[in-house]
Amino acid sequence: MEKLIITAAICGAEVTKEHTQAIPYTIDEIVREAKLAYNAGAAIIHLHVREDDGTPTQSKERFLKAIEAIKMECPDVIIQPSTGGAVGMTVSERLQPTELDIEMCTLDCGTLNFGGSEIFVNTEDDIKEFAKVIQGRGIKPELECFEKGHIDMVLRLHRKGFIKGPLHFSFVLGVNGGQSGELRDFLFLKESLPAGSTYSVAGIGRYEFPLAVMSIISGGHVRVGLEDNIYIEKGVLAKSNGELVEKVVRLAKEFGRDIATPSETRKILGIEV
Ligand code: KMH
Ligand code: ZN
Repeated sequence: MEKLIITAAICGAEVTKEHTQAIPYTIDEIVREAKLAYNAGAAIIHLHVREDDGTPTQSKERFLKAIEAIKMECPDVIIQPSTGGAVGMTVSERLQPTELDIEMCTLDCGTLNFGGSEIFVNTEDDIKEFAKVIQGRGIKPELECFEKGHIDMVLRLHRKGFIKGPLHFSFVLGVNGGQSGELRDFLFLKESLPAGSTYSVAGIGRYEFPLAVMSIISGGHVRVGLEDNIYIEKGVLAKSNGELVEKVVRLAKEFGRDIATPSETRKILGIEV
């Protein structure tokens, strides 16, 4: 099997210090968490940025500061800014990090309820606009699918030329309003992909490690991190993103999957350097 790409979603937009003190807000905290994840084996850092008080932002300047600071400590890591941002942000606000010199970013492929009264809006026209900008700037999109309809959207936009292959999917499962992360959900999504696609799996909350194992044994890739799950085991808070990545590395070793370096990851995903 191909080597395993580990992505660390170190920060997110929703988790706060009330949930866990380990969640990074400041640039120094973001660098600390990125470095711990990278040293543990993460090849990709999925990046959101926050103001020092924790408020989510898509500010290009804030992203630039964070990216430059991470690159000082982890020079070859792949940084994947979010274009999802936080619920309620506009398309143009969310697109800001694509103006930077980046290799990858996320592309969210459909609308869904997002817990409580929140709706994460990604209309078909929004997705076309994101795809056009991302493709136009030569950035590799990670296609975030929160349920099967989002995969169907990708396949339709791929046929129409809005999204170029090879397609790299991320199944984000277990959001309160999206598809859950049981084995049947995973198999249904994985078996819906066209040949030649790659996929990574991000399980929210208790789904994080079971889905990691499913992906490890079936040839997929894995995303973990405090954005998605704050527990290292039931009832025990993770000390850091590094601790979550270390657990995936241990699981991968048990099942005989080697871990991809950033340069191996670029080759697997077809990212030009
Ligand atoms: N924060 C969520 C509303 C992404 O990074 O592309 C969206 C999100 C997806 O996290
Ligand atoms: Zn995200």
